[in-house]
Amino acid sequence: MSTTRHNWTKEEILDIYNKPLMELLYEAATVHRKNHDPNTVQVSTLVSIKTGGCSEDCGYCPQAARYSTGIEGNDLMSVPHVKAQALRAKESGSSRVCMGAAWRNVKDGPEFDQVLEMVRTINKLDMEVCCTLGMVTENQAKRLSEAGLYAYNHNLDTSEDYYKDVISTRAFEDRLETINHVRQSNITVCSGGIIGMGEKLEDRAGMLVALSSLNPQPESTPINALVAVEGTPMEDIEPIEIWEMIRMVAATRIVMPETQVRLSAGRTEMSREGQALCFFAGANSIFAGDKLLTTPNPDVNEDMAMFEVLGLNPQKPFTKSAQPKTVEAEDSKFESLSEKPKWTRPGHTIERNELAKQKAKLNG
Ligand code: SAM
Ligand code: DTB
Ligand code: SF4
Repeated sequence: MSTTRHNWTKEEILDIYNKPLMELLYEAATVHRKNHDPNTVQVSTLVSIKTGGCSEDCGYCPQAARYSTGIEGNDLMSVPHVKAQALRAKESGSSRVCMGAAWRNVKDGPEFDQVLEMVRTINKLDMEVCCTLGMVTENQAKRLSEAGLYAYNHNLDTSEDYYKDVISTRAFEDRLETINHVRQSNITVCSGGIIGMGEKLEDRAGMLVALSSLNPQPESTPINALVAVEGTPMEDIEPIEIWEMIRMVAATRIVMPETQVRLSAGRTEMSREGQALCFFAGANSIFAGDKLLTTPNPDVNEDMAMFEVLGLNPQKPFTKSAQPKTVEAEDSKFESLSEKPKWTRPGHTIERNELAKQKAKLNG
């Protein structure tokens, strides 16, 4: 019987997070090896299938149209282009491809049909397929599932309290609703967040309360360190220390014993020794490839050399859940409902987001 708890309190999690480091590492590593092979790490590759020009105001994100970050945007990639990138990722040792789109939410229509075809194509390469496309309805989640989607990434990003200081164009509850829609299908849930956005330790603990109380807990949880991009409202925030990442990974591992914990954005700033401590503390997944979505990431050869030094092995695809079957478009049981769901748009003022927007206007 599973001993996973869904009633962790913020105080309990803060006590864990603030333990003397040696105690914390020992406890987290003990939970880790009870539930996972400590020498295996999943390697995923990100493909930005639609970059930039996003309508949202997420304070950390270089892809929001309203900030001037100088990234090169692109329309939705073609299926053969994405297939070629997936094959390259497979050859370099990745077992999962995560396709990201700078969308607020998925809209039924030809672009979504194209994404469904990408999912079918990559599932047939025997790789785990993940998508992160913004908010989805239950019908859209079911269509993705039918196409062979293995995982859907939708981050809570921070605590419910701090969320209001980061994003004004959607609400924390919208994120939970999408996760719930994904849960109504056979797709596994990938949800985590970002540390180093100026939040308090209470917010980190609050985010872990929200994630760990989901039942079932997410199968995968990315922990990102903020990549402070010039032009975004968070451009001047100082990077976190590696100890923060190690503590966050360890606390995540303890409250979510079975989840794959992903050491995500921010690895270019981390030494091998720092990353090794994160793996010891329970991280068992990384993004590989020299680019995340728009920002740099360590070169895959460097990562493979790190795996060699640490004696780590890349995880085989479908180790944790079986490969989904792909249903072809013509045999689909679900049709496009052309839904126009009413997602929340709180629209309150976030000072630093407004400043970044005005600065972008002045720069023209
Ligand atoms: N538009 C979709 C959405 O917001 O769900 C999917 C793409 S979005 C870029 C995926 C995730 O990337 C965000 O939820 C956030 O956690 C992470 N992210 C974006 N910009 C980041 C940054 N500068 N540093 C760290 N993580 C970041
Ligand atoms: C996640 O939690 N981190 C990845 C993935 N899910 C989509 C994205 C990180 C993006 C970092 C900023 C960028 O490269 O644009
Ligand atoms: Fe858009 Fe997603 Fe970036 Fe927010 S995080 S601005 S929704 S791409």
